[in-house]
Amino acid sequence: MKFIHTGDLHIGKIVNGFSMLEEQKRALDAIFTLAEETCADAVLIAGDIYDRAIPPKEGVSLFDGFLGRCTEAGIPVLGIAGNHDSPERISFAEVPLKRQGIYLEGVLKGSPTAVCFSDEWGTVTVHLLPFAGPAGMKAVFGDGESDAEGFSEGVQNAVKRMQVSDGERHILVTHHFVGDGEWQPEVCDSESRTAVGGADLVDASLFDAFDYTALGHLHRAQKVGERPIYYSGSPVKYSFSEANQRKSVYLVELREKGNLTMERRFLTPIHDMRIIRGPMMELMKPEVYTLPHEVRLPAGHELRDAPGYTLPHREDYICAVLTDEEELLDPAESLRAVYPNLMQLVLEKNLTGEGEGTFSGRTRERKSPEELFAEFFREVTGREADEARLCAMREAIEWAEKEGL
Ligand SMILES: [Mn+2]
Repeated sequence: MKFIHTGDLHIGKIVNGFSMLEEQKRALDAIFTLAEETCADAVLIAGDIYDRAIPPKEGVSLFDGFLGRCTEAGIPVLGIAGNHDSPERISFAEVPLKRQGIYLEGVLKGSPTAVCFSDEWGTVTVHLLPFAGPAGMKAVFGDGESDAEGFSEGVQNAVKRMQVSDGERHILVTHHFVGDGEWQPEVCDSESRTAVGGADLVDASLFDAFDYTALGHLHRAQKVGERPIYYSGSPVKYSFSEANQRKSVYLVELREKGNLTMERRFLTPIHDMRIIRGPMMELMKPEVYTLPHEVRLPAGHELRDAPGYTLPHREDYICAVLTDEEELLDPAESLRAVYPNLMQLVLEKNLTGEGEGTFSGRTRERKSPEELFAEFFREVTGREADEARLCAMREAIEWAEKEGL
């Protein structure tokens, strides 16, 4: 069986005020073409199909078009809800869609949906486990008595309910933060963790029974530990912390049990996302912005975190880090004349020591809503917000994000 593993499409996502729909269409077109050309038996989407519970109508149409093309071409699509999706909306029309080879598992069920494929080596079963928090998993799998324990217990209970027979081949599609013992995966700024302090961590050992685990949630493509457990990563860059990544999908082939081959297939964006750094006058020079390949900024001004990174196009999504010490008059306006898709501007002199070396650091516009609230509370009352207030605010923020407000 051959399949494509992707996830974290976040259809409808807006990054720094720019809609990513065009990029998402490009990625979905490429995924469809790859599936067709390689005669893939299925496309697996490991959650976060949409960016929010109520996606924009253009996003729904985009995904609808993708499903339509796959159905026409006879390519099954198997997807699950991630933490950004609305379970019920993803599960819409589940029964009729199944008949067309479209399996979208939104709502967590007592016995998770299993889809069987067969090839010359027998049966391959794909188990679909949509995202749910500990309380949600407890409500479905637990006795409902004690506290809603952790993510790990929930996932463990879910896996126990799956018919994973020895000797046959099994694939799991799920959406969690998975580590392997002490080892934790690399994270990006565009992911939203579902619990504070690592309580959302699920251990890779729970997936021992599967021949391949297709994960979503983290936006960087990576393997988890020594087992065949992979994050495909998002097909599009969604934050500047991903500027140096190359986005891709996995093309996986499962032959007889134990024989797994896979390759990364890279996706080419319309606009790349990159960070440029230097004094403004340098960044505005034609000999800098027109340079097409493997070019560094003038001596002494490197792209931080990105040595030798290519500078392909001035229409890319740009984060400009200005190193000027003196005051600049509306630098964003000036830069946009050259870089029309300037997304973010960082004045390096305003960066404090904290978070130094990264662009997720402490500039005003990069503070989380929670930090902004704490700051606001301090300014208004002269006191620190207590834990109960912060907690109430966190819940309100989570709710608002989930509802797409
Ligand atoms: Mn995601």
